[in-house]
Amino acid sequence: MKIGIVSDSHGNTSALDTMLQHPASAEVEAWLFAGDIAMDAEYLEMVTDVPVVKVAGNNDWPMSRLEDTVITELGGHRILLTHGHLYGVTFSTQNLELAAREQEADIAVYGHTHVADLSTGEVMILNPGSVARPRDASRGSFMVAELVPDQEPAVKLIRI
Ligand SMILES: [Mn+2]
Repeated sequence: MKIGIVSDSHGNTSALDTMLQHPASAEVEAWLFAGDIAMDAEYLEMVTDVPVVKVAGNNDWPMSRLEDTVITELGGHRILLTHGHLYGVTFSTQNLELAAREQEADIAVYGHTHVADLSTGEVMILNPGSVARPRDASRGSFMVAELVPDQEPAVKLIRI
């Protein structure tokens, strides 16, 4: 199955609209929203007809009732989804990787840095960057990952 990964829209729902208009988004069977801000995940739920798995970001505290970290199983993979600020991702993804291993997750998804990241290993670590306020390029980004059981996911970083 194909999943979409998006983070850090920070209230810019028109960036989410642009993302959804991308042809790759039409094939997405579930979205992961890595936080900042929770209302945007609700917007995504409203305008798409696929499930949205979501977590709170640091800018969602204390209003949101969302969890900080969620474990979800999709396409034969076990995914840890979190915003990342509680794992110190600005400095290193080491704590995030440890948390994923503890939860027996083979994929860890985070946001917060507004910089896209993809690293492979025992745990695949993914950051889709920010769809609205990128710090690594002028255009916002999101990811589409194809999940097949027992295979390393094929991940595309897409600029809007
Ligand atoms: Mn953040």
